[in-house]
Amino acid sequence: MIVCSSRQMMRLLHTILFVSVLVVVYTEIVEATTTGNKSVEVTKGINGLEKVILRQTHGSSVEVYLYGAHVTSWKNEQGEELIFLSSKAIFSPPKPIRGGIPTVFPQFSNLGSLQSHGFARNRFWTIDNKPSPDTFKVTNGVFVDLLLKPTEEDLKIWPHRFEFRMRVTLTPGGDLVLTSCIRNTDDVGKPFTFTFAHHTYFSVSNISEVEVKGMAKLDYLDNLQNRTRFTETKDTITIDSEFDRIYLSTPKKVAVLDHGNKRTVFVRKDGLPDAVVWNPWEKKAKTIVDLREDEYKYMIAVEAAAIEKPVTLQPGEEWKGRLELSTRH
Ligand code: TA6
Repeated sequence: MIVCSSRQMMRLLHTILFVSVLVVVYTEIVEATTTGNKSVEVTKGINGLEKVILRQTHGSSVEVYLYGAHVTSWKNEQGEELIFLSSKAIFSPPKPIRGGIPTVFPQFSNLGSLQSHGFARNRFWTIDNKPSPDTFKVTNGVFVDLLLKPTEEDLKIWPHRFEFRMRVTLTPGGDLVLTSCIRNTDDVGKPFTFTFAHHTYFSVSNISEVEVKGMAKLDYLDNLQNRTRFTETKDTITIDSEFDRIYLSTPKKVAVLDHGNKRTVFVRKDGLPDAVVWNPWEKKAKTIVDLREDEYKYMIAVEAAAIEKPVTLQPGEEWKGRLELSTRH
């Protein structure tokens, strides 16, 4: 049996205490360095296209391609995918990626002479490592800043100089936030006007299980009826056929309820007064080459947008828009 004096006992306790503190500190350091490094990862995605992966320590993640500043994945802490990406999506310019969150700028749909939904979604953006401090507020979460400027080719089809900065953020709570800042950098004094949308495709259990809340009694333009203006009579929207409407001046918060998954995604938006709700349904889906025929059942597009009142920027002026997607109330 080992007999030792109280002094020896105290020394032993101190050593044990010291070693355990050392272990805790060491674990913390390892934890910080590894996850720190992994929180923002620039890597190659499909067809070698560059993408950025944002991770939060609790398991949520976001993937965004520099091609189109296109979010293609947003997963919650359980690793469940919340964004729909077509199984036939084409990751090859100039084709826009089908699904995820295409960035629609400077023209929504065919509301102008440019290609449908403008050109931002099929251009290569760059990572903006030196964002000017006053562009975006202090951000809570891991983020990446993306930048788009017009090429000489773009200036031939849309003769306006601009800087479009988008901050893609994954908050500690797993929310996805897209903050946009568009600046007119034209040095010959020309203003420009644009329409805009975050064309978000949400992944759903089945479209028959989905309700969209927040559009009650609002006016909308029906894209299936030459954008004729109507007023919504239903409290919540359910979809059982092709659906393509631009809801005007919606509340800042709307919700996408999926009863099949027992999940609600809240769409909060600033500077984006309108919301487009779209599902191609069966017949139209068959005409979309990069969408599997049955996949219309597993998606709904609810798009925060600025369409009814196009935004005009004088030289030096800037516009800001913010989209926050959250599964928390
Ligand atoms: O946002 C709805 C919409 O304008 C629909 O009319 C439909 O065309 C959809 O966008 C998809 O457009 P895309 O050009 O990506 O095929």
